[in-house]
Amino acid sequence: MVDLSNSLEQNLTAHLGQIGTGSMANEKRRKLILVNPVNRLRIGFTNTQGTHAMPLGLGIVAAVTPDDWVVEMIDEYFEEFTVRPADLVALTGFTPAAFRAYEIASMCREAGIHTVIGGIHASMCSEEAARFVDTVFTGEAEGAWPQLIADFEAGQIRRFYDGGIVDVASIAAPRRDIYDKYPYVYDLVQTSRGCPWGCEFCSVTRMCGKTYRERDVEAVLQELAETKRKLVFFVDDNLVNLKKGAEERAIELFRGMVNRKLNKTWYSQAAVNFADNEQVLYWARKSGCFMLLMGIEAENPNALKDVRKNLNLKRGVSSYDRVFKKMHRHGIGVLAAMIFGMDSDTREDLYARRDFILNSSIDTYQCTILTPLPGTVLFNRLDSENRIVMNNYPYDWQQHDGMIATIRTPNLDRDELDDIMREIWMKLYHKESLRRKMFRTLWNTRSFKTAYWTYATGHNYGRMFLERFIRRNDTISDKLEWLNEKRSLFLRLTDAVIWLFYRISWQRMLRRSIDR
Ligand code: B12
Ligand code: SF4
Repeated sequence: MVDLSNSLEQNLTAHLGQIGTGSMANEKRRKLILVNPVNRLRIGFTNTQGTHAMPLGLGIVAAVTPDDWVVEMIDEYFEEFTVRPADLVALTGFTPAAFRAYEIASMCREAGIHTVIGGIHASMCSEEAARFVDTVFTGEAEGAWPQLIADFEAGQIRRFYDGGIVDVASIAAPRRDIYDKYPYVYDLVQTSRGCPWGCEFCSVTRMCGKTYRERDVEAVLQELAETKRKLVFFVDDNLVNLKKGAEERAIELFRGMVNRKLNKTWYSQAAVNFADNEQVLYWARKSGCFMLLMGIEAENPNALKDVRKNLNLKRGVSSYDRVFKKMHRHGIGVLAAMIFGMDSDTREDLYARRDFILNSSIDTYQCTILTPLPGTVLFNRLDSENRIVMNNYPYDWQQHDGMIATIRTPNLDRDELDDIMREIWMKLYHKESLRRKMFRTLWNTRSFKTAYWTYATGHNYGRMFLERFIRRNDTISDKLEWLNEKRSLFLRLTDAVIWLFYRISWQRMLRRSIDR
């Protein structure tokens, strides 16, 4: 087992020596620094530019900040936060980054700067956050940030604010100029919020609400037209939801992108219903879609039942293949989100899931271990059953990213689950498996672009999931054929094809996107 005895206090003491001081008291315009903290236990997410996603929530905080404030954003994907003069430092953060957020807050507090934290983790663990941060903001920025700023200006800022879940008309477009200082590869755009499904492991229903809040298509198209990068990630949890009229709305959006000649290349997240309507698929591809992350989670109905993945249960696991084929006919690749370690999963079930992934026509995959994120039904259940093994919070939040076992299951203890997953990841993300998938994708979709993107995505995940096993100092080997292993004939023979792909597809796209 990994030794996780470090306490936050110990880590903070190490940092406090570096703190500078600063105040903007004499400046006329007040200064707000927004910070996107990054989990320091993992470098997989910071290792390649392709995984550096702009923090959309902070763009929205900036958008609802009064104009007479100077706003600057520090994204730790690109630079480490150091204390600098400011009136207010506001942090966001997913659960794995919460520990780092608290370190930053403590550094700022020590320097006399008022700190605020918002975002998903603070919303789920507000009492914990209040131990480390001056003000805790739960819910959506649009709902109460202007009030917080007004209170701060009046010298009456409170400990807690709740923005709640705002009306769809109040959803703000992010202030994108705050992203200009960093070379993000893609723009993030959100067309809707909320999901009624309530899968046991997911935070979205609680954080974003049970109803789909769909932004006006015209407003989204306008926002898209203003984005600078060619690549777009629509961060909706389900780009085509199950509400009446959702397919027509999607077609209107995609067709609008074509008619306005936005010329984007995009990917997004969806459920199996995305493939229900041929017109949706046709316009999606025509407007630049090349891949969709799909919540498949498991091929075994018992495992789906365990985590209340009711949509997939309703459709039946036998429908998966039909869905993949339909996507492929339109040249769209499937990035399957898969979960391992459900209550009913035995050792054999986990290997069966691996084999399903390898043998099905899934193009690429994100294979996480079931992880209890705070605020979810899963967290409450496993906590009450005393099954969360990594529970030295907030330090252990850094491990809650699906890439290490944090729980024991009825069939496997933590170490067994972790060992099996290591073996499974080694097979799934072996360069040879990824390359075989790539050729299959090329055959199924007849699209070089899709084949190369799904291949590159597999590589990124390989680096992330295997980081603990292939990390050397502060770099992660790009060669996903394993340590001391001889390169197979298959890899050597296909290297030339890959080189060609790289030259004509990925590199050109990256250059175009960054040069803008
Ligand atoms: C896009 C996305 C990503 C992107 C990251 C983009 C980025 N840089 O932010 C990528 C693909 C990299 C990613 C990765 C992961 N993700 Co993710 N991701 C999302 C997704 C789909 C959308 C996030 C988003 O942009 N939302 C839109 C913005 C506007 O919403 P927001 O950030 O919540 O901000 C609003 C409020 O929270 C608030 N707010 C936010 N920050 C602040 C700050 C202040 C000061 C204030 C006042 C308010 C405020 O106001 C904002 C506007 O209303 C969410 C699901 C969701 N619906 O939110 C999951 C989600 C955030 N991800 C999740 C997870 C688990 C992960 C991974 C661990 C998964 C994995 N193993 O791969 C990794 C971890 C990444 C890491 N670095 O550690 C979980 C997080 C749960 C948790 N407790 O942390 C979510 C909620 C999904 C889920 N199923 O539960 N993810
Ligand atoms: S996993 Fe997907 S379908 Fe399930 S609650 Fe979360 S967003 Fe909704």
